Amino acid sequence: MPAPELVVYGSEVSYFTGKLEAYLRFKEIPYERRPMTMRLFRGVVPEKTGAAQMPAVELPDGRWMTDTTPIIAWLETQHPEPAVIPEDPLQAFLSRLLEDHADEWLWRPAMHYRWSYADGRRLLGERIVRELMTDIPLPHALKVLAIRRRQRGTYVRKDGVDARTRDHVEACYTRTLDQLSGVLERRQFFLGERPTLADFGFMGPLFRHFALDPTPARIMRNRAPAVWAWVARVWNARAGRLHGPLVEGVPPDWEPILDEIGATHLEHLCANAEAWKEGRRRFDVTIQGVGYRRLPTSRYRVWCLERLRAHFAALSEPAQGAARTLLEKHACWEPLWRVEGAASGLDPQGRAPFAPGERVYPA
Ligand SMILES: N[C@@H](CCC(=O)N[C@@H](CS)C(=O)NCC(=O)O)C(=O)O
Repeated sequence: MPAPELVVYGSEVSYFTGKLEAYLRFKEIPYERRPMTMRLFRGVVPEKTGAAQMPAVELPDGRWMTDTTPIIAWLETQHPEPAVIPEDPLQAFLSRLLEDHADEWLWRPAMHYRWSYADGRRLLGERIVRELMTDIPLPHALKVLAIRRRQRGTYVRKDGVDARTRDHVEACYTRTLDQLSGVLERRQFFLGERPTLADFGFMGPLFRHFALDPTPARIMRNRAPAVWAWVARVWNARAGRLHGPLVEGVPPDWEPILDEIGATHLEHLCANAEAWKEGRRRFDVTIQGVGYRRLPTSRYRVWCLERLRAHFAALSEPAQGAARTLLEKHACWEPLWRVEGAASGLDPQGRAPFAPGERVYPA
């Protein structure tokens, strides 16, 4: 075994740790995962990265990184071959959009399935306490209770999941399964015979939440076996043995995903950016006819919108034209630009993943 190049502090049940690990394994970048104990989470990690979140990555030269999106982008500059960000600029831009959707929009259904159902809550409460809270000197049962309460309170109840929205939150998951089945029944990976950024993006919600937690995993096995198989395929993928080609252009089976992004994720990003601009801490938004109330405003997600715009702006003129046509077709163009003057102020020097991190919802 080569010496680990990176230490990844995280958890074996974490959305974003799973996303990063799937990428590192494919790229065959040696790393060691260590549990993000409470001591690290509350002290060392925020001190080194600016944000109490996982994964946090320590480099041999003593630098630390936070936030999987810029971490993967930076690692691509250090390990360019084989590139996971497609060379085709249109594929690259849309892959980034899919990654952002998987990171930010599918977070709510993932947390809902984990913490709203008793079987998930029991299992994951136990696992998190055993893995990460060993350094808290409290009785085990108390820690389990505390973590369940915290997660359900913060990421379900205070994140807009209630009797009015619950069916919609679940439908977002089952529709995602149908959309991804449309892709993965045809091809091994999102764009062909090897995984690219869109695969790693979707591994966040799909791997350590939907395919692991009892209720969504049961739904996945029954409804979307091709997605179930893909999760294992990405986890098993290694660049050294996967050299297959990618498709040309944006495959038609991505179109239902783009429709979904326009109707959900981008609407949410716009309402969030508007709220941030007006200095509101919470906001209401109607998504696909369903009213979400008192969602927490996220500065981080204003930055997500800024980054998508910056990626678009960096495209050549012909690529911008092609991207615009496709975005218009799927109702993604107008919301991408709707909100003006909402500046996150994050990472003004473009130093991420080495810039001070920002949690999605501040603690
Ligand atoms: N944008 C960040 C998000 C990281 C994130 O939110 N991680 C979750 C766990 S998967 C976390 O650390 N949550 C902290 C908490 O629940 O307090 C990334 O891509 O790394």
